[in-house]
Amino acid sequence: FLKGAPTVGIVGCPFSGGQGRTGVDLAPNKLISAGLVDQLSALGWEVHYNSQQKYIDIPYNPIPASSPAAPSEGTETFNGGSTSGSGSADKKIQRLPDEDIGKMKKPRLVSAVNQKVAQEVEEIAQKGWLPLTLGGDHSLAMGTVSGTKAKYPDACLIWVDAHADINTPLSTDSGNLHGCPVSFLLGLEGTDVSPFSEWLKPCLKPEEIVYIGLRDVDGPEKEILKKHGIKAFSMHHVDKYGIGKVVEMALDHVNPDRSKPIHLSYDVDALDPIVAPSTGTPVRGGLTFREGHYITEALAETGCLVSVDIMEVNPALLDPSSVEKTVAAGCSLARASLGETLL
Ligand code: Z70
Ligand code: MN
Ligand code: MN
Ligand code: MN
Repeated sequence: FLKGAPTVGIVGCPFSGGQGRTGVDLAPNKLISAGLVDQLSALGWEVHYNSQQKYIDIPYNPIPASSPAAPSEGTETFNGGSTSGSGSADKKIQRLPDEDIGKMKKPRLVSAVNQKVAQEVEEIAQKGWLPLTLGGDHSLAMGTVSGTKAKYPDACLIWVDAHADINTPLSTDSGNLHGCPVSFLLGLEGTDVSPFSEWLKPCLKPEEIVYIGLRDVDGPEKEILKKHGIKAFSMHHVDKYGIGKVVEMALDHVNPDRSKPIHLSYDVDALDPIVAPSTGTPVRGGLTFREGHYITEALAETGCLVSVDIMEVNPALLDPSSVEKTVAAGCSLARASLGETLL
């Protein structure tokens, strides 16, 4: 599906507004600092990465309300830059309040960021390049999958995660939108809501998605999965069949002839916390290092991968050795997805 020499466009998304903890926005810079660009070049990819400060012109406060660093209520002037080396860090931006809509937290910010991400991912895909999105929290998949689907309408989605992220604005208990991206992509009840409905069109059918790695699924999410007949391989299935068979069955479900483009959305919390400890919601009993990498290797082998997300690395959590492990896992998952061969 990709055109010409293999080219990857890295989309760094320093964004944490889909959940309540800061730090996940530091991941793109950490993954790049760990050498990801050179690592992918060494695999034979032409790598494009635009490191400019992003989302600073979005007029909502990006700091989670629960954070001690969050300014108080109301319209704020917020110092928009934090990581860029020069100039723009001093730019003052008017920040508008981003009140909850129903149960949804930071809906305007999450929507505006994802609209940009969708455009950026689509632009890269339209060139025949592979977008590699570095989150940021998993709400960003609203944008990444929308962008992929705009270029490849028949793309299927493989969602590797401890969580199903299929709560709707009606079913969510936490109100965190990183628990909801799949319901928006499917257009489930309650997702046809402003501001998302102004740009996010349902683009995914229930039979086009398959999950691997689930082990922390909310009650209402289980109902949704059942109601829509959505295929999911939990850790129970990984134990029962082995990861090789699970990936084969997952592909047989969404891509029986191995002829459709594949979008891989990988939440590092699918991995066991021993392998990837620095993530916002670790859940014990996850994929081993090898199981987690096998999935990416097997998908690379199909030649159908057209878009990859590496999400939910949080370099602000736990000790330096945990952070290093998790960042290294993020980089190696990206390399394996892009065809790093073991032999
Ligand atoms: C829960 C919710 C979630 C990631 C936690 C958790 C969702 N189902 N996703 N961590 N990555 O809040 O909706
Ligand atoms: Mn997730
Ligand atoms: Mn998760
Ligand atoms: Mn959870």
